[in-house]
Amino acid sequence: MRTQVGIVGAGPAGLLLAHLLHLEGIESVVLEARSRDYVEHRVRAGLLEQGTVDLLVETGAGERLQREALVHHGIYLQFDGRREHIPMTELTGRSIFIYGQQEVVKDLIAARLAYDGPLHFEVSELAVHDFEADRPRITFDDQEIECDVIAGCDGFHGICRPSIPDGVLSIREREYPFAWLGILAEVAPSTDELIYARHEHGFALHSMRSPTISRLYLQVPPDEDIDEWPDERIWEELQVRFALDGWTLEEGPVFEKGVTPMRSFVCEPMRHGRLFLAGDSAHIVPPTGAKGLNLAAHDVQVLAEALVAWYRDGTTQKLDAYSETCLRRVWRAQDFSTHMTTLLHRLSDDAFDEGLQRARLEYVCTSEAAARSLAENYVGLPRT
Ligand code: RFL
Ligand code: PHB
Repeated sequence: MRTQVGIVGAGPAGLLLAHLLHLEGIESVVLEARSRDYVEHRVRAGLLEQGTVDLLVETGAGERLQREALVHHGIYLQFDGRREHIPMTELTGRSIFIYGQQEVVKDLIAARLAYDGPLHFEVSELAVHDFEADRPRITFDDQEIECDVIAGCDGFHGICRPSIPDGVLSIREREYPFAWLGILAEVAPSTDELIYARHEHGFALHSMRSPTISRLYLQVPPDEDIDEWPDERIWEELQVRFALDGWTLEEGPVFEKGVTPMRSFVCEPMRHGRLFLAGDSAHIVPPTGAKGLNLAAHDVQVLAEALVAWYRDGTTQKLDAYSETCLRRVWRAQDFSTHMTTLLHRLSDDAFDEGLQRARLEYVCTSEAAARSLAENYVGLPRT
């Protein structure tokens, strides 16, 4: 078998890359380890930047998104018994959109299958070869694909990044002494927009998926055992952390729950020879800034444009600049995600840390300049 671009992973990065390339007449094959059902139901991101939504809509993959996404114009920050609104759209002219990652994945799979684009699920023993030379290959099961380039879109635990020889990549990382316990509950959201709450017990986030489904998160110790958290305990703790005079958090049946470790991770560069890493395979941000999926979409937009220039005119400038272009946005998002994380989580028992958090929260809620800075990062800076 032969193709132009071999894509490993059918998450948002791999599927969107295949879609963008198809629109430009570039062939690709997408190879995914999991089943279609699994990737279509994996619960992850919920918040999309305007730029990500615009990209999906402009490329014809955003029809259902336009109908079903919830459009938000701000967020609430809660601390010390107050709940303050940050009017993002008023401050930046841009909005944010609530639409589950698995819905994006379903839409992109449907788009791919509508034009019979090659997409293989449940491939096993996938390996990438010869990307330091001109004819890279991907092997899986008993098959082999020869390609011009390989896109490693296989997430943080994928095989593409570890296939790069030792000493090539520099890894920058930070682990946090906490995790997020997330639930999906069948209950109408108790809020019109997301609430990010700082509480002495730890951080809590009230998000949503639809007018009838709420998504809620609690800061918990790292490696927390989910069995320690029966539904009653989760609601009890959410009630404590979101408590506000005159407001009620409605409860409902929990139908999904899980614990996610928090980490920041960047590998530099995001390319070795003809292997290009994109999305979570190259970088992870803590979810407090809601940037991971949005960065993945930016990476593949940059990669698709660079591949188009290469195939059309034989120019390599954009491909050569791929890593640098993406890493500029990645590091901005790392800084913002670290800022949101340290602003809102219980970091330690240190009263000094707590004093700084209060001062920063107070500042962002009283200074338009501080609020604007938070808002422009949250809604997503313009793409370059
Ligand atoms: P993915 O989604 O991990 O997809 C990688 C795919 O590669 C497959 N794979 C392989 N395939 C073939 N062979 C192999 N050897 C393979 N190894 C792996 C995997 O099965 C998978 O299908 O990476 P991608 O495409 O880069 O997408 C990144 C996003 O998934 C991620 O950044 C976001 O979910 C992060 N994130 C959020 N991002 C946002 O922009 N906004 C949010 O609101 C937001 N909230 C979140 C989040 C992530 C969370 N968790 C669970 C980590 C909330 C949470 C709780
Ligand atoms: C979500 O809805 O899953 C979500 C929203 C905002 C975040 C993180 C996760 O910062």
